[in-house]
Formats: sequence, C-alpha cells, structure tokens
Amino acid sequence: CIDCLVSNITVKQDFDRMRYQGTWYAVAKKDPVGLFLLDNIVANYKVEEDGTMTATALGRVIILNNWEMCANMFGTFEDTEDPAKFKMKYWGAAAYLQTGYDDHWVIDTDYDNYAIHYSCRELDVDGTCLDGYSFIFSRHPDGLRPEDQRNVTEKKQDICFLGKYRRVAHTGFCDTA
Ligand code: DAO
Repeated sequence: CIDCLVSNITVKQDFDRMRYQGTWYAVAKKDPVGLFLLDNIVANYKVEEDGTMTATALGRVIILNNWEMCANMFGTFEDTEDPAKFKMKYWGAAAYLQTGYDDHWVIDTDYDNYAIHYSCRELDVDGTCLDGYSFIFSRHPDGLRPEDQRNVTEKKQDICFLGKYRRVAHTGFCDTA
C-alpha cells in the first residue's frame, strides 16, 4: 500500500496453516519499541489436533542487568475472520521473559522458502502503524534464495517497513536445546 494504513495492508490469500508448519529461521527483523528477541531467532509452527495453530520460538535476549540468554518462547494463535490474520498470545518458559498479546499476520509466503510476518502493536491516530514489528523468515538457515529477494523487498515496502529491518545473525547461540 502507498498510504501505509494498516487497514489497507493485504495478507496471504487462502493462508494454509498446515503447509506453514515446521521450522522458520528469522533472517531479518524490524524491531518494535522495547525490542525483545535479538538474534538466533528460530520459530517452529504447529497445527494441533483441534486445528489450533501454536508456535515455539528460540532467540537470544538480554534481560535485566545485561544478562544474555536464550529465551524459550511459546505462542498460541486465535483465529480471526481472515485466515492469514491471527491474534497471538505469547509467554516465556521462565517468568521473567516477556508476555503479550499481539497481532500476527502472514503477509506472504510460498510455504517452502520464505515468509513475511507483520504485527502492528499500536495504531497512530491517522491509521498508520505507530509501533510494530516484522520477521522475514526463511526455511533455509543461510538465508533467502536470491529469487525470493525481490518479492520480499516489495512486501517490505507494502507494509511500510522498507529500510527498517536489520539482519538477524545465526551464530549457534541457541543451538543446544
Ligand atoms: O522480539 O521484539 C520482539 C517482539 C517479538 C515478541 C514475540 C515473541 C514470541 C513469539 C512466539 C512464537 C512466534 C514467532
């Protein structure tokens, strides 16, 4: 969209949560205010027997007093009238980790290589996003395929986050579960 209104942002048509299951490596992230997950972010989505989508995520965080750790996070997703738009309730394995209730939109994905996630936490008075975050996910730990990059750049622009992403490093920090 050109107007950057959150209500005009389009999401993946006929989103298929079954095909979205499994491991996604965050390769880039647009941070919200008070960022939490820093790098080494790997999410794993699952569809439970009752059809509910859930996810676990690992990522390096820095908590109180500069303590660096690997956060083990959990999320459950509530359906909305749009199959690609969810409300995500999330919490950590430890009580001192972040908890919250965020939008969780799948802007685009081909299920096998890339996905663009979007969450606006706070709308501005004009309907644009005042505080939001977004993950660019890849099925491949070493990053996006060259042939997916143009489309991903286009989608970053569509959600008005172009130029606001940073690369998410994978150094093995969270590899021992
Ligand atoms: O990292 O700054 C941030 C915001 C992200 C908070 C969400 C973490 C929990 C995710 C659960 C699994 C879905 C990816």
